[in-house]
Amino acid sequence: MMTKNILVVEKILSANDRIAAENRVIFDDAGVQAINIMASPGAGKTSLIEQTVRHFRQTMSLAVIDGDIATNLDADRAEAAGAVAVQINTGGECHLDAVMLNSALKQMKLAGLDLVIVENVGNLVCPASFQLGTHKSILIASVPEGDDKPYKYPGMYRGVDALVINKIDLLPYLDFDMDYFRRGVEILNPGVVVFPLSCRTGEGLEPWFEWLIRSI
Ligand SMILES: Nc1nc2c(ncn2[C@@H]2O[C@H](COP(=O)(O)OP(=O)(O)OP(=O)(O)O)[C@@H](O)[C@H]2O)c(=O)[nH]1
Ligand SMILES: [Mg+2]
Repeated sequence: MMTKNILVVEKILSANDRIAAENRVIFDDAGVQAINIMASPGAGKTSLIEQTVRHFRQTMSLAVIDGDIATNLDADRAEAAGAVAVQINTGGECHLDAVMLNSALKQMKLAGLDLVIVENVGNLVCPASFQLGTHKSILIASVPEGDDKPYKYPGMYRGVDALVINKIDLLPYLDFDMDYFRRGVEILNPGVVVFPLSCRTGEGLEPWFEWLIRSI
């Protein structure tokens, strides 16, 4: 019984990876770069997307694909910031998968876009298991979540290309030990580029924008 369950999970994941590879081809054929932003609920995914869209909207053509269990709230925010926005409601699933992204891509006009930003469902476990076919994965940690999160959710920290530490404006009010946090990150993802910033005050956003423009 146990063995059967494991095989089913493996099958689902490899089917997902096949569609993820198809998504990558769709992006590449359209000449558009894509990033997948993951984080716990409320870490600031949509806030960082709003700041990023506002910063680049004069120089780039951007689209945002927002994954949520319910509502269009985040897509509305991305659109108000200046992006073309598409909402995917997962109907209860705690992550986006490659099939969901594939159906969103088929409804979009990708030609002419420079960057697609995917906001994954707020979760520190499931999104790490599902490749989407994007070119880069970004994790946002926010300081109110606590400094132990890399140790408790290692899978999420291991595979990402960049780590944003959001809400640094709150550091004076919280007992967040930055050295302890960063030691945990370094064990899991040595040398990963890290951007401490505040979407509220704007502090630290510039290095994130510079990295993004260089990396896409
Ligand atoms: N103090 C402070 N608050 C922030 C910062 N960034 C975001 N917030 C607030 O944190 C809350 C959640 O931000 P969102 O951007 O909606 O977070 P999210 O990760 O998109 O949330 P979900 O999509 O629901 O998972 C909002 O009330 C934001 O105003 C920050 O840098 N500092
Ligand atoms: Mg959001």
